[in-house]
Amino acid sequence: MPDLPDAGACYELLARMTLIRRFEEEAGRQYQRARAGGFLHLAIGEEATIVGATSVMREDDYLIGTYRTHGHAIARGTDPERVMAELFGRVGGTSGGRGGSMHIFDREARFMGGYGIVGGNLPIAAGLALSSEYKGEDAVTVCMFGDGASNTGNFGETMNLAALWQLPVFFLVENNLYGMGTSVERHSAQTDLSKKAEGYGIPGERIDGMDVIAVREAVAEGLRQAREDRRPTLLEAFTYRYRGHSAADPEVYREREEVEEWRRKDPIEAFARRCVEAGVLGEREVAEVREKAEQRVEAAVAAAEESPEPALDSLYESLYVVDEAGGWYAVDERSPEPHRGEREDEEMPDAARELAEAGAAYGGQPDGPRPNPAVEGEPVEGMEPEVSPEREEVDER
Ligand SMILES: Cc1ncc(C[n+]2csc(CCOP(=O)(O)OP(=O)(O)O)c2C)c(N)n1
Ligand SMILES: [Mg+2]
Repeated sequence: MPDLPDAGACYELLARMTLIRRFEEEAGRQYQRARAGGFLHLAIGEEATIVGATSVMREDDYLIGTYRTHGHAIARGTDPERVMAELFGRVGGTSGGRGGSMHIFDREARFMGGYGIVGGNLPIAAGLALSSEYKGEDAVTVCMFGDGASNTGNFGETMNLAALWQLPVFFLVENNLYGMGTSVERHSAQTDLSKKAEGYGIPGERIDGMDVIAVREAVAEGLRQAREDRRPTLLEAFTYRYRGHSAADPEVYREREEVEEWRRKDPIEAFARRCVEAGVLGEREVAEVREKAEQRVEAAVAAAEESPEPALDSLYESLYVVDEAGGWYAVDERSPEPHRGEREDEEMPDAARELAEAGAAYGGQPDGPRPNPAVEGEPVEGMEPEVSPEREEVDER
């Protein structure tokens, strides 16, 4: 078992994990009272992975996560008040109340979201790392995602480019054993997720994600390799969510005993006990941490309640629209000059325009010989729709 860091660091780790736990318990309660809207995915049980990882990141490093990221944002330094206000849909929220639980975002804290598309954050992480590389910064991007996300096409594509371009990125799989109601054994042919990127040239390692110190040390090494050697690595942290996938989950896919077994390994309780037994923290400090977390969460709820709802006339702010000219622009960033994509119609080369127009014309023709999109109107040899005799038989049945 790795050694404990000094008392100050232990206090901070315990305080962050406790705050996140209390915050999420309260978020769940507020959701049931219909104060928090939209969807709600809680990471209760996963605090050691979140806090261990973020505790060794530098201020200028980027973090990108999934839709289960209240704790990630708070651990990165976003005020709990702003996260709670976001859940409540209020202007004081991290996205002005427009994103909700799944879209927490804080550019100042370099917490880059908050994504509802499983695996969708992986290529964005590679993009963030590429931008750091391009700008000559030595920031590292930490990309956290679920076991289920490791099955997406985005995973393979991102690993390939990260290794090929030697990007300063670090991948951390939060393996909580399930993708919604499907266990890892049922969703992944390779159940050792740390091996899943080896073929792309990204080595992996497995660790106990319930041990905040183990996570901290493994992530510190991963960050070092990404920063100094430009060598992306993949860490698989075993963890567990005590609550359902989202607020609406009957949990028919797992036994109550399994949840109880993991609760007995609770990362916060285990760490507090270890610190006290080692004489690094006293019982009084552990109680103080709990008390402070309680007060901070109460303050977060009060601030969220006080924060107003967005004004009705702000309804069209921060929206991207497609206008009649076929381009797009952000309503609130509108300025007199042309915007990217807006002059698409005029800028489009003639050949591309002809193809597009012919394609559109073809789209409106239900039957008959197909026109060649490149030579408007003329049928193309071999492209007439054919109906085979077998097919006709099938159709008749
Ligand atoms: C591309 C895509 N496919 C499916 C979904 C529906 N979906 C939402 S969460 C989820 C499970 C993802 O599991 P995992 O990656 O293990 O993350 P966890 O929820 O366990 O944190 C699925 C399939 C989605 N949001 N996006
Ligand atoms: Mg999962």
